[in-house]
Amino acid sequence: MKISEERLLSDLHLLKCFTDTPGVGVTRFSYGESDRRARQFIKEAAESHGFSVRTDPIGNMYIGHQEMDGKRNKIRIGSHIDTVRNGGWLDGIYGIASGLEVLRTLSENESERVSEVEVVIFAEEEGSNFGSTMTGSKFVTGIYGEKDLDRLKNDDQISLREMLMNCSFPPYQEEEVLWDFSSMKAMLELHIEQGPVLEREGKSIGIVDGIFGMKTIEITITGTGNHAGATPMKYRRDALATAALCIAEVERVAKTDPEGIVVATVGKMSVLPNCSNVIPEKVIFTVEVRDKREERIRSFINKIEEAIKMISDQRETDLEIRSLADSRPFRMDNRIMKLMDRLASEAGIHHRIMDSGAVHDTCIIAPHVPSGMLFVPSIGGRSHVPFEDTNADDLVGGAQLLLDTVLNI
Ligand code: HGY
Ligand code: MN
Ligand code: MN
Ligand code: MN
Repeated sequence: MKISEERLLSDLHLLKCFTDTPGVGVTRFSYGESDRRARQFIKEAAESHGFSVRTDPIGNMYIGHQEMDGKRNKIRIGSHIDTVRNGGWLDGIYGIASGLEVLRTLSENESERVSEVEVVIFAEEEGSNFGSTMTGSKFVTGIYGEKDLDRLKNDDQISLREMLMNCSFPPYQEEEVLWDFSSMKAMLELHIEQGPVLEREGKSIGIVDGIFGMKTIEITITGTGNHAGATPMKYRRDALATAALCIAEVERVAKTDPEGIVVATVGKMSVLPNCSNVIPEKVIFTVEVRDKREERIRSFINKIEEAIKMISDQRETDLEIRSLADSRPFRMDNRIMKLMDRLASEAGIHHRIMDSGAVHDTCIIAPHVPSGMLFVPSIGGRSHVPFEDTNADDLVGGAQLLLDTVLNI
């Protein structure tokens, strides 16, 4: 049974047009206009093949066979269609387009498996709105609940609850959101690697073993805004100068970490009032830490919070630290990994087992149901940037292996 490579590639090239920043990568935040248009495209493509599409109160979208309800042994193929700002054309949506292609191919070949497979678009995986990654999957597993609808707010203080109402999604009811994992056999995700390993080793497929955990904290440093010319240096409480020392310390600790923590990143910062002739009053920035070992993440966060407190105290600025998001590291199911390994070998595909420094919704689902993830190479090892790309053969090969995995699981 073969997927249609033309259909898959054509869908991917059409879907990348749903962006707020044409010509500068793909920007498609959950609950925004580009997200709505991409969902509409996917819905029409699915319904034209007789599949039904429903959306839960959080905006997770489900595509499956009419007789899906009440089915036991569900295999869910999940990923996301939201992106970072000026991101790439494949991150997340490649797994959704491939899942749709698997459904269509099963249906065209009258495979009885078609009534067991459901494609799931998880909402707000990137956390671009609220700073909290994998939000949709955290709701279906009960990590998040009703209280988070008001807690999660974007930079304009619009809450998740308001965004959901604006999208006219169904009103929040816990039972409509929480998954019944007893009806599931497996969770699968196909994704671009977003790193350099597969390309460097000339491999076409990565079979994911451990997905890293992550923790994101938000740091607010408050000093005293003042005139940049009339205020002598010794009278200043410069919030940005303090933040710069803190950020340098985060990088120094990460680079000299004796056990080699994988990554610590300061990716988002706002400076107030952000004028060249005003001493910065307030700086808000995020620190995101990831590793395969949960205790390493915790001890690193403790270490840098200590350091930041010391720097801020020495410089007499005020400090507030708040946790934005976290997720535990988790390993994929051994039996699924072995099946993927066997199928890739039988297909003569150069592949390897590997970890994922990127987080994925499958990491949130994996503690509840056997889960597996496949990677395809990223050209130049780059992602979350307009340059993000994967060659067509690898895109097609990944989707074909996903179909073969579904048929043999
Ligand atoms: O940040 C990540 O790893 C994912 O792309 N949300
Ligand atoms: Mn991403
Ligand atoms: Mn992704
Ligand atoms: Mn993901």
